[in-house]
Amino acid sequence: MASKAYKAWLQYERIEQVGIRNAYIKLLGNVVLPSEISEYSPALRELKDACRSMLGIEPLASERPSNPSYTKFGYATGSEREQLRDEGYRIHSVPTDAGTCLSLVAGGPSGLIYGVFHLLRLIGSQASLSDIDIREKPASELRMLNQWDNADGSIERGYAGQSIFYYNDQIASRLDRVRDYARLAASVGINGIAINNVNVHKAETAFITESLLPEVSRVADVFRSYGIRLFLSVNFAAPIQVGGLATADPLDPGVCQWWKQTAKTIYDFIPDFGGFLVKADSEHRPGPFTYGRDHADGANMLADALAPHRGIVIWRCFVYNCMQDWRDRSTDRARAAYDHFTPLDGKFKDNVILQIKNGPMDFQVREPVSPLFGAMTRTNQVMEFQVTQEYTGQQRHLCYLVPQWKEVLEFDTHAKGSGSLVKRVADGSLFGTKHSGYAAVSNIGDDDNWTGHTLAQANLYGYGRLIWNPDLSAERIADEWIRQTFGNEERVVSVISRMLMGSWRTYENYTAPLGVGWMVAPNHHYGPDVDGYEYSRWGTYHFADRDGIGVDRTTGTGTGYSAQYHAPNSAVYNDVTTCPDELLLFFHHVPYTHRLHSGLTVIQHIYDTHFEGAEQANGLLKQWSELEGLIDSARFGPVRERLREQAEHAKHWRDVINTYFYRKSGVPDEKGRTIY
Ligand code: GCW
Repeated sequence: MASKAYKAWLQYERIEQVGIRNAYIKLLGNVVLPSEISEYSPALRELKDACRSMLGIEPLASERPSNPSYTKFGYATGSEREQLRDEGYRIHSVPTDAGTCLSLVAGGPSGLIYGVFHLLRLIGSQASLSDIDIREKPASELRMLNQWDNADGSIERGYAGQSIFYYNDQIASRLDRVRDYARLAASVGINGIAINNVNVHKAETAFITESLLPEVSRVADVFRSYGIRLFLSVNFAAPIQVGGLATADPLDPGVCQWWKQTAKTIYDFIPDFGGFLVKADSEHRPGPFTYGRDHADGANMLADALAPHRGIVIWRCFVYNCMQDWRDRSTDRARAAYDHFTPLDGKFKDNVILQIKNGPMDFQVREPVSPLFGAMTRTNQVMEFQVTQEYTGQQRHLCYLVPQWKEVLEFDTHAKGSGSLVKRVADGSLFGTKHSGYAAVSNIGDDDNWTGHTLAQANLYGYGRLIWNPDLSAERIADEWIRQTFGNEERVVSVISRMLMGSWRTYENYTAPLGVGWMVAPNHHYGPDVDGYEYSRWGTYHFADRDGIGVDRTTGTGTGYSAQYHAPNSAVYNDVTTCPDELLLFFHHVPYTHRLHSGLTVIQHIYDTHFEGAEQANGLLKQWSELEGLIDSARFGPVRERLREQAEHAKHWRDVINTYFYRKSGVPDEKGRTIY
């Protein structure tokens, strides 16, 4: 029997209130199916499993209604079909002579799955089905997960155990767990997955060869049944490494031919294969630069190979110099993606999509939005988030990231005047690009609860829900997740909701201040080390000295990064008097005594937020502890352990950061608190 932690938000708890249960039983006891929908379709299977568990009944599937009230599945036709497209659905209650018909009409099989999960969400939160008319379709086309899983079973930046996909350089022989992952993903609308790390090592380079494709296609089969297309991360040097060629030059006819043949072979095994995800010329990965070619040459060559099969190339923009000399003040990593890619706008084939991290650096707790959003008007682009908490507490700390993503999506790029929000770039509507959407690095592994920290499940859930509908609020998503995961007890809902909603700010408070980022221990990135990256090659500096701190990215005296934004953002960021406090040190180098809009000096802000943040972390532990007895002990205990660790670790962060800046600046805390 699956544990509650394993079931995540698909608990399907029995509904105890007889009146409510009976009302659902009345509607769901009989499901009417047209002949083109099989009783064995995943949508119906899910509904049946859930009804068994929540209502204690097995719905009877039939071609005609056998009860006065019933549920009816169908596919839309005509204008409704056009409106819903493949992935949309309508759930609608219609009175019949003697009862009610709950109709679920979908654009296609994926829409049916999404519709069933929506219906089950309603039932899980005990919503009334008697007078509803819901129409939904996803806001954007591509809604992807990226697994950073390696064939040896390890996961790059994974904090929840080993891979569920691989073991010992092979694809797992049993895929039950992968199937459950596909269900979880489909339940929040995910429709694509790249199953191997963007850093493609030797074993995974061979995934695209005839000998391993039968294995890969088993995984594709599992995801396909849930409406999710499979993608592979590929090694740009594969023609050399597995093809026996002497070069991987994208303009070499032999190389083009090799990729064409490879694509054909892949589609023989996986007819609906999504395409390739590529990390090239980044962090020592091979790429077109080796041959003096640019990224359009590289991406377009792969695009040509995939085009006959309707596949796409997702090309990452995480390209920067990771061998920087820290003494070199002219290079700014934040500029890199924009500088590399904007000159190529309009040069990519229409089945190439650029994948852009949400910020210009690397998934820090606070960064400005990447200026690439809004800078390329003729290029398909998807936004990349990091659900795995690499820099945000590694799932040992609670950090609900939906509020952060929400801020990113609501950011106004001003690319076409005011109202040019990032979410409109990501859904393709702002520039009318052909492909669009989102990708995110997943946070799951083979831990029983999937995500290490049970509350980190909220980030996976939230990612899917938010990109399905970017207009949902972070609170609303939290509320949905809590109710499905822990039930509808109001105290539980309100306490966990408060915990989640404050947790990002809390994490920011006790870690790297005012947008400066980093200050983490090198390599593993857990815990404070203020100078850990200060004299290294990664381009991640804070420049703290005895007088001040921050990176001057202005146009006058700095790296000029601020000019990568459209007006008025460029001017707002460029001017120290208008730059928002939370990004001040990202854009400016200021004295410790510089006064923020909040009225505090920078140094006092650092002290205050760190004392406050550690308190707040302790508050998370206290709030959770109040819920003892209201949550099953198997989930309650381990979460409490993590929150204890977080509270302790937050104190460590507080003291390291405060002490460092006190010693650097010599400015005492106005409130005379203990600093070492
Ligand atoms: O965030 C950094 C990580 C690397 C990762 C890289 C990337 C997969 O520290 O582990 O490599 O980004 O996004 O490619």
